[in-house]
Amino acid sequence: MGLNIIGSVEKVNGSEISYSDFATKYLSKNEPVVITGLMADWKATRDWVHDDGIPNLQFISSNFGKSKVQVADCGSREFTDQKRFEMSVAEFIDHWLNVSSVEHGNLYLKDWHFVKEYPEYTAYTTPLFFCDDWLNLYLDNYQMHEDHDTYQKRDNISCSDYRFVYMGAKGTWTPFHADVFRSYSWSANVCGKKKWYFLSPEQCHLVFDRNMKNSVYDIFEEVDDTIFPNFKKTTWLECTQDQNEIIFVPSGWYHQVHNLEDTISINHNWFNAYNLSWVWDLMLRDYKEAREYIEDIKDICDDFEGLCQRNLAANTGMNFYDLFNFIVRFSFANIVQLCYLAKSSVSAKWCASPITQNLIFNLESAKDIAEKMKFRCVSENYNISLDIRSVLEEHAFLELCFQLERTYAFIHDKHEPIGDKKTFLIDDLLDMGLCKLLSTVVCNPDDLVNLIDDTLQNLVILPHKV
Ligand SMILES: O=C(O)CCC(=O)C(=O)O
Repeated sequence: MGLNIIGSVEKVNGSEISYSDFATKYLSKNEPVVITGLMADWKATRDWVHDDGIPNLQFISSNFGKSKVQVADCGSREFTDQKRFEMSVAEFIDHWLNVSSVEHGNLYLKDWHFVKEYPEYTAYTTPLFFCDDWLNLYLDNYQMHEDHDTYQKRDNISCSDYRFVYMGAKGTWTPFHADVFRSYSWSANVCGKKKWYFLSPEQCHLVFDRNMKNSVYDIFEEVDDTIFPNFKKTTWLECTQDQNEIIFVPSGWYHQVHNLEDTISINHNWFNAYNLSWVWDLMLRDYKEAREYIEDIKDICDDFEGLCQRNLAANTGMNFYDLFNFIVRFSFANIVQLCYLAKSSVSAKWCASPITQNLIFNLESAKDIAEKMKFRCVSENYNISLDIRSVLEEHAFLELCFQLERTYAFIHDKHEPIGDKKTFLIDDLLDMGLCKLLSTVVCNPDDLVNLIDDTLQNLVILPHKV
């Protein structure tokens, strides 16, 4: 039985929609959309594609051939994903050019951290709509895991950022899944054509087995009704994404993707104030699962909670400590930014400016997550003790603040020169009488909630949504 397709994903011209329209219609409503007209001046679209739309594999091989990448064999399944192995880009391209698709079994290069490896090349610039990206902004300055020894290898290889290049011949595909952390993603076709099939989050329970443990792997294979009894009730959106089109994939939408032609795409995962709650909800669900899995050794385990958190990080890519650390530093950066705006403003109108409102919205969403975290773990589990004064001494934090400032100036079209990150230091905050704010120590979610409340009360009166 085929899929019950009930509609297709809307397409809009990127030059005809403002950031705030995009945020209201798609980020906030969590709806997919395809955006055209945003890739014309990318170096990737010039260098990586021949005039007839065929990928310029020779260019990629001779310039980036030495990179080691993950390649999926689309013909073989391993657990919930395709079997993967590592090879160089040159080897992958060699295969693609010299071996027929029947023989090479449809190899698909995935999750190539291209920007991390070749930052100087500037293959593309992230479109405005996707710039409010807390995940990659944070990872550009910090590691996700504080426990460097345990996670160093994993961090270096797979957690360095969530900006990827995908390359695959016609026929390669990605199995049915929802994205890491239930983040948003965007995917831009530098060349080629993809077919997407989407299932809305409201229907996701229908693709799981009776125990809600396993989901369907390939929506086009014969789905066994006795294992997945509700699959037949699902209704789908489809989308054909052409060259130079970018698709926005909202949080928690399961999808399966097929390359209809030889295709190269650029793909980011990210989250921000609009979808942070998705990240926490998934983490909590995964935490409960990790706990349940080892429940029977609880009584003989010295540090059962620690083991649950280590397993959670291994399965999900981050755990409660990582997320909390992230949220605390990110909140500090937003608070510093608010202080900076307050200091440099000449009238009370600064409170109503789009940038101020965006920062407040960010802090409100961080506070919402901290409120939820409060009930999930005893305070010592978070194992941190941070105050703005000492964090301001971290080079990485100053860089984070600076990048945050640049990001919101760009998103909200602020043309005045932005501050120099090196000049806004502890003395400025002291000058503003923010001594207490500076030295408030955050050890647990409660502290963060109080800090955010205090900041919003002291600096601005009425919070609004952006
Ligand atoms: O392009 C693909 O093959 C998969 C991309 C994807 O699943 C995603 O962006 O979430």
